[in-house]
Amino acid sequence: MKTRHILHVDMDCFFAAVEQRDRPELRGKPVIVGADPKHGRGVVSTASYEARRFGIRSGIPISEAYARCPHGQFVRGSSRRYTEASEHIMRIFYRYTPLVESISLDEAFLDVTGSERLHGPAVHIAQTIVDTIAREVRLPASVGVAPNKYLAKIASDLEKPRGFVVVDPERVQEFLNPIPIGRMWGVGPGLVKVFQEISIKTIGDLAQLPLEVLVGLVGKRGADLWRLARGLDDRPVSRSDAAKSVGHEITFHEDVSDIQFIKAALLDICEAVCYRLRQHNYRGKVATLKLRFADFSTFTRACQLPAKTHLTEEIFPIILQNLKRMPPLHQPVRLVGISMSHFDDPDGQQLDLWSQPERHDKLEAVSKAIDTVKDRYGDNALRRAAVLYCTSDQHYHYHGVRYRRHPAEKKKEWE
Ligand code: TTP
Ligand code: MG
Repeated sequence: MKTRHILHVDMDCFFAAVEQRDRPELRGKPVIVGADPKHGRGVVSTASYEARRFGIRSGIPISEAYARCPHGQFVRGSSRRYTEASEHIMRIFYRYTPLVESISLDEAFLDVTGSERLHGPAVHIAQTIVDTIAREVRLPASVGVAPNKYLAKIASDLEKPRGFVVVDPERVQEFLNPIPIGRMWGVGPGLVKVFQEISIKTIGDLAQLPLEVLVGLVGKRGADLWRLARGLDDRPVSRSDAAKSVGHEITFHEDVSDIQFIKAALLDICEAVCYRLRQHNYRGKVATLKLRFADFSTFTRACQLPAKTHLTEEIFPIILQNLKRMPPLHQPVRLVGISMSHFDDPDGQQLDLWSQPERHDKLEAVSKAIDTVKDRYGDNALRRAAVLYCTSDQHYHYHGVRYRRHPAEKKKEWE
């Protein structure tokens, strides 16, 4: 597999840094954001690095924080300003890649592998992002640059605040060996204790244990730990803005009983959905058909495809199968809809899952050509011959412009 370039960006003492930014008198001082210490209840949300010297951490009781640092600046906080700062930071990330997975207000993974041609090497992108955040949002951030999410996350945390740690893909084990096991994903204080009892303190110590011993010690999780101890992690950065499904539906101006007409309308919708999938570079694994009858009774039928696709020619036959599995059309149809989902199924774009891979390849090329025309002249510029059936004079006269997409239903395209 090609080496990926993943960034993990995590803001330093985020809430406290926003307070220090907005109230200069707090700069350089121990700032504790959280509950009111006078009332003695509640916890610390976060503390500036000056306050951390007194042992103050997120989650400890505010009364304890006050006892440790009575001269600290205790601040209640403002979620609006934190959200604003967070949104600004996220917008900066999107300038460099669409593959942004935000984990919380102040933390995100970015896959910049595909951005390097445009924006330069990952390390350069990371530096630019940190500089841009400092300039535009006026807040400090730490970043880890690594070949996967797990290593990037460890790296960003290693030299906080204002940390900038790059993990060389050739020297992953060297990087991991001295790190305490408590920093590994899924290793809490309980596990740290278990390992300490057998003198395992660092990831390097852990990497010495054979898989069976590790599984014997901690059960099924042992297999994950075995991989993490070697820096192995192939989880993708999953886009936070990713749609779960892409779909489209239309309500006929008059209810329709003509099955040929319904099929032709479905083909048109199918092509609209596929065009949208291709525009956003999504491929779906599950195709769902929805029918609503004149009495408003509504049915859906879903079916898996052999592999993920965004091609009308592969999806439409499945839609027709779904149509056969619907209750008999005893009454006219009011609404039809199609959606595609399961974009994240890990079959990649495996060609061998299609019975005719050459045909799949050819269809990809044809669709690309069609899309070029649509991009330029609008998505009505090219339509399939079968769809013309819908727009023939007879139907036009009978149903008017009935199956043109209803503006009010546009919002349903993204569910
Ligand atoms: P973190 O990134 O965990 O912490 P941080 O940014 O304050 O400090 P660090 O430099 O170590 O990254 O969390 C981000 C924000 O989320 C933090 O500023 C406050 C809030 N938060 C809570 O409100 N409660 C909590 O228990 C934690 C951990 C965070
Ligand atoms: Mg943080």
